[in-house]
This record gives sequence, C-alpha cells and structure tokens, in this order.
Amino acid sequence: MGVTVKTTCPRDCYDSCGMLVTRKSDGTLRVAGDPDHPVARGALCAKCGVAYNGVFQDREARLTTALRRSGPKGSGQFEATSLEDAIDTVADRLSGLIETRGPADILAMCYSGTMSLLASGFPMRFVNAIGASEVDYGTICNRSGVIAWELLYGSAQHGFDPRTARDSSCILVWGANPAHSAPHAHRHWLGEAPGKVIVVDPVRTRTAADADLHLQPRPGTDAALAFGLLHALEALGAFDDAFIAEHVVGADELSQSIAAMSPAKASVVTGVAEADILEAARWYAAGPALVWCGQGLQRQARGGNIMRAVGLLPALTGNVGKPGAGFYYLNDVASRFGIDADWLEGATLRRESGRTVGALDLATELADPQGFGAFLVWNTNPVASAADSRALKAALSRDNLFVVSIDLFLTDTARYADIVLPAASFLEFDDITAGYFNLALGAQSQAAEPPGDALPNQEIFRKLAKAMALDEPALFETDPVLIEALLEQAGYAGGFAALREAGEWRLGDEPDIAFAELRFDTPSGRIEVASAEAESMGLPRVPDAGVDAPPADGRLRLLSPASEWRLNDSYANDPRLMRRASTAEITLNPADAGRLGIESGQTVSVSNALGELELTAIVSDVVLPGTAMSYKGRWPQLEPGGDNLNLLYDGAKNDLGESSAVHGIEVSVAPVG
Ligand SMILES: Nc1nc2c(c(=O)[nH]1)N[C@H]1C(S)=C(S)[C@@H](COP(=O)(O)OP(=O)(O)OC[C@H]3O[C@@H](n4cnc5c(=O)[nH]c(N)nc54)[C@H](O)[C@@H]3O)O[C@H]1N2
Ligand SMILES: Nc1nc2c(c(=O)[nH]1)N[C@H]1C(S)=C(S)[C@@H](COP(=O)(O)OP(=O)(O)OC[C@H]3O[C@@H](n4cnc5c(=O)[nH]c(N)nc54)[C@H](O)[C@@H]3O)O[C@H]1N2
Ligand SMILES: [Mo]
Repeated sequence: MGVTVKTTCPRDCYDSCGMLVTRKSDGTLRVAGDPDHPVARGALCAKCGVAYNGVFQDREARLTTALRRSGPKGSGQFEATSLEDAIDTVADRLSGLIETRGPADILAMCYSGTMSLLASGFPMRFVNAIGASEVDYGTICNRSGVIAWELLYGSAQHGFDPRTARDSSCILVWGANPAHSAPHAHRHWLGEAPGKVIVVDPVRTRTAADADLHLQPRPGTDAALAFGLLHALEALGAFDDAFIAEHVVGADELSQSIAAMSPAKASVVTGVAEADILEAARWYAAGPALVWCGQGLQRQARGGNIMRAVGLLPALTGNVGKPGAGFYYLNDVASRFGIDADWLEGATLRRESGRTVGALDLATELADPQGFGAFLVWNTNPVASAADSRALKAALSRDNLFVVSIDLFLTDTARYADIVLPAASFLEFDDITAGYFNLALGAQSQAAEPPGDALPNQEIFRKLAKAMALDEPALFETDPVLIEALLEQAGYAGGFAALREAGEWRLGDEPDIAFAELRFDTPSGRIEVASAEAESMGLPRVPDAGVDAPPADGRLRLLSPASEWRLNDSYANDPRLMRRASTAEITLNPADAGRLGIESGQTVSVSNALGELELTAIVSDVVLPGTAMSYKGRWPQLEPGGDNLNLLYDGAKNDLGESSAVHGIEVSVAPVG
C-alpha cells in the first residue's frame, strides 16, 4: 500500500463525506470513508463506495481521449483525436459564431457533476468573458423552492446548522428522503437526534419508516396539510404573538385560511389521519423545532405555493434565530465562509448579457433552426435528466447545431456531440468542496493522474480560452493560485497544505445560529408571509391551502425521486450498480395493481401522450393508491427501449420560477402481453 490522501466527495449530495484514498501496488486506488471525518465516520454510502472503486477508475469506461463525431448524431460513432485538434476545432467554431452571429448564439449548460469550487465555478469565467447564453440549471431542480424561501426569509441558502439538532425537540422532514439522498445524515444525524422525527412523504420511504411519525399525504396536497398544522398549532397556543408582532409581516392576512383548514378538513383533503396531524402539531409545538424541506417537494405543480406554506410554520411559531429552531432548504456554505462566488465565476467579466434559457425549455430552444448555433455542455447529462428526452435528442441532432460535451463518460448527451472532451474525475485534481448541508469546507486532494488526455474542467476552459486568443488574465489563473485565494477569502490559516492535512474545516466549534440577529434580507427586513414582491411576480400575496386534483380516468401520479443506487444519472454505467438495480422498476399500490390486473415482477407499459416505457412492476403499499414511483437516474442508452422515464415528462413547469414539476406527471399503466 502506498500513500494515503484525505479527500472529500464533491457529488450533488447533502453529505460531503471525507474519504481516504490509498494507491495500491497495481496503481489502482482504494477509496474508503475517513474514520476521522464527522460525517463519513469511516464509511462511504453504497453507491459512491462502489462507483469510486469501480467505473470511476475503469479506463475502458472512462473517456481518455478527445473524440470527433464520425457518424450521424446519436449513433455513438466517433474517432479519437488529439486534445489540441479537438480544442482548436471548438475554438474555431465558437469564434466564428461570435463573429457572425454574436456570443449569445452559444448556449452553455452545466450542473452538478463535480460540485467542488474550481470544477464548478471556474468555467463560468469563460462563459462570462465570451458573453454566452446560459441554461438556468436551477429550474431543473430547486429554483422555485429557492424563490419561495427568499420571498419569506430573504434567503433560501441560510438554513440551520445541522449541529443545532442537539437542541431541538422535533425535526420535521418534509418531502426529503435522506435515506437515499443523504445516507449519512439519515443514519447518524437524524438517527441520533434527541428530538422526535416526523416525516411528511406520500411514499413510505425508509426515512419515513424509521421516523417517530409518518404523515402520508396524497402528492401535491401539502399546502393543506401545512394549514391544518397551523390551525392545530394556533389552537395549542403555539403561535408566538410577540415574535409575530415584531418580526413577521402580514400574519393577519392568513387568519381566515388557517381558521378554515381544521385538522379534520385537512385530513379529508390530504388523506392524513386527523389524530396524526394533531400529534405532529403537539410535537412541533413543544419546540424548539426544525423543518427540513426537501428539494423534491418543489417539483409539484404548485410546489412554489407548497414551499411558501411550509415556510409559515417557523415564522408563526417563532422557531427562528435560536438554538434548535429554524428551517433548512439549502446552505450556501461557501458564502458562510466568506468565499466570493462572483469573483470565482468572473461575474464582472461579462460585457454582453446573453440569453437565459430555462432547463425545461431546452428541447424547444435547441430545436429552433434559427436558434442557437452551439451547445456547450459539461457536468450534466440532460438527455438523461432533463424533460422530454426524445424531443431533446431530436433537437440535438439538428444539422446546424454544433454540440460539445465534456464528461468522464460517453453519456447519452455526449453521443450527440460533434466534439467530446475527456474530463478528469475529482480523484485526479486538487480543489475545495463546500457542500450544501454541513457547514464545512473540505479538501479535494489529487490521488492519481487523470487517465490519458483527460483534464479537469478548469484546465479545459483555460485551453479553450487560449485557443480563442482571449486575453483576460482571469481566464488563465492556475489552480494553486485560485485555491489559495479562496482559502484566504475564507480566512483559513495555513493554506491548502494545512487543509489537505486536516481534511476539512468546520465553521466554529459551536452550532452557527441562522438569523440570530433576526434581520431578514426582504424588502421590509422582516419575515414576509404576505409579500408585495410575490404580488409583483404575479403570485398571490400569501400562500394558500390549495391542492392538486387527483389524476382522472384511472391514471396514476408518477413520482421519480432519488435512487439509493444512483447519484442523479451518475453511476448508471457502473457494472456492479447495474446489477444492484438491473431493471427499471415502477412501484404500484396493491389496489391499483389489482384493478389493473398486475402482479409483482410483471412487465408493464407506462405511458402518456409523449410515449411509452416498459418497466417491471413492484406491488407494494409503500405508495398510496393513485400514486406510482420509479427512481430517476437511469441512462437511456442502457435501457432496453433506449429511453428513461424523462421520456414521459413534457417539461410542465410549476407555479413559481419556471421550475420543474416532474413529480406531477400522470401516466397510464397496463400489463404487457
Ligand atoms: N424524472 C426526474 N428527473 C430529474 C429529477 C427528478 O427528481 N426526476 N431530478 C432533477 C435534478 S434535482 C437534478 S439536480 C438533475 C441532475 O441531473 P444531471 O446534472 O444530469 O446529473 P449528475 O449525475 O449530477 O451529473 C451528470 C454528469 O456530470 C458528469 N461529471 C461528473 N464529474 C464531472 C467533472 O468533473 N467534469 C465534467 N465535465 N463532468 C463531470 C457525470 O459523469 C455525469 O454524466 O436531474 C433532474 N432530473
Ligand atoms: N442517492 C441519491 N442522492 C441524491 C440524489 C440522487 O439522485 N441519488 N440527487 C441529489 C439531488 S440533485 C437532489 S436535488 C437531492 C434530492 O433529494 P430530496 O431532497 O430528498 O428529493 P427527492 O428525492 O426528489 O424527493 C424526496 C421525497 O419527496 C417526496 N415527494 C414527492 N412528491 C411529494 C409531495 O407532493 N409531497 C411530499 N411531502 N413529498 C413528496 C418523494 O416521495 C421523495 O421521497 O438529492 C441529492 N442526493
Ligand atoms: Mo437536484
């Protein structure tokens, strides 16, 4: 065994685990959880443990050279080419478009592949400097939740410090499934929290099964549940009138809707037993109490309103600004440490505004023959993850669209590229991680050389800038210079050498209390449960208790949440994980399965106006009647029919921020044969 380095997982995950990476005598790496890391505690989650020791190190699966398309788009026919030639081709094409049609003709898209600071932030300097158009990637994930919490509290990214759970008597987990999406937080943080755990989820997830109380509403009915809880909390005397008077704007405008939604009525509307609503209210009322609002929750047709309704609980009960109280949606950890993201991303380099395109409009936008001339995509695989995947494939096939994909693997998106550039994995370069749950910066330390010609995103963009003869010095700053500058912004003594040694740096020894000063970055400086800003956006001033109608005509509401065996669509090509989740499944309630004549293990057709998929049925009462579930994250090219379930999502947006409503799609299910 050779040297061991400490590094940190940069995936799009709440956990941000510390890892130990040891080089074995055969040159391969052993990647394991760091026993000294407070989150990892010596273990990786199953998916990362397998993939980092598997497909991430598999030279056959990894891209090791640049590729130039040699067959029709989507055919997967490429020839290897030198990195220099490939970069020159891209540079010529982009420079030509900038000259003839302007930089807005180039559409850039990136998201969550590697989220460490340089790998995700530095490429934006290039995008800003050339003035390209951008995909607003948040629209595919959490944009409306972000806006909802901003309307209320002035920030969506200033959640509670997880360490404050020790002071809390109740944690309300609403529409999140950490058993899948944050396995370490589920096992250790939630598992060891002294308070009661309540989970609100239409699915009896493992998180829900492990909780003290599971409220199981019909999908899209959460706002009524929130108002029912508020009604019960008021009746218990749990509203904090002094807090409301001083720190909340517009509480009186909610009185009628709260009064109208008795727990008995909420029970009828949501399907949750009245006694459970009352029990949940008592536990939350005991306080101090925390609310963790999942990101999946906003992906409902009225997800923005739901978020705003759930956000009323801390405000009206005064569960803000003190130990053990608060809400969490996301934490902008980098800014909590004083890191200047605008500097890293080169915001001031932008001279031309470019266009912003919603992720759900991607297929439509790229299909337009008069539209974009180039599509530059890295750190994301939209053919697997975005809406209307068949239309997107057709749009990417357009003759006069030049597509460049940068990835570790030949993804479904890369298959439509004219030029594919090979990216290094996080194990192959230094960086800094700043997750979105725990308040810590982590060292991402290089443990191996990238295979072949693969390079970190930031180096690829430096080469591209050079080939395009751009002269902005900020485009060429080196990784060591950037890393030291970021640590200096954060005030970390000792620089990267010290962080590499320590593995991570927590924000203080005691929990950081969010909003301790009770000042909010809203127009009024207070919590705005009634919001003029919302009104100016064409939204109701206050959230309401409205719910979605259940699907008609025997159709089922299809939820597609995070899988235990995938990280978004990453790892879908790992052979061992493919065996763990070999066929795409759909879970159906016994009542629906009985009505449709379906048994567990049977192949079923799942369809709507967009098309049809064949999936394997699992019959289980973990889902409610009228609801079906199939996990996201499969690679279309590895499925028998060549599609994953985003074939069935037309890109319908929810009520706030042009954001995803993917958990609102409806399908018909029938036995095959
Ligand atoms: N049906 C359905 N669809 C969904 C969702 C859902 O709930 N249901 N959820 C949505 C959500 S929340 C999200 S965030 C999106 C995420 O969707 P994606 O952004 O597509 O998913 P990821 O797996 O995070 O990232 C993808 C790609 O980044 C590549 N990558 C990893 N590291 C690097 C690197 O260092 N450099 C480069 N260049 N590439 C790298 C990976 O190989 C992978 O191909 O999916 C959305 N799609
Ligand atoms: N293993 C794994 N971890 C991941 C990811 C992954 O793909 N796999 N993805 C990462 C990303 S990008 C994100 S955004 C997060 C997402 O992780 P989470 O925030 O946990 O979100 P989801 O998995 O989309 O959905 C969470 C839960 O919301 C429930 N839900 C759906 N509709 C409703 C509703 O109407 N009401 C209520 N109350 N609940 C509802 C679903 O049943 C699901 O159990 O996870 C991250 N972590
Ligand atoms: Mo996401």
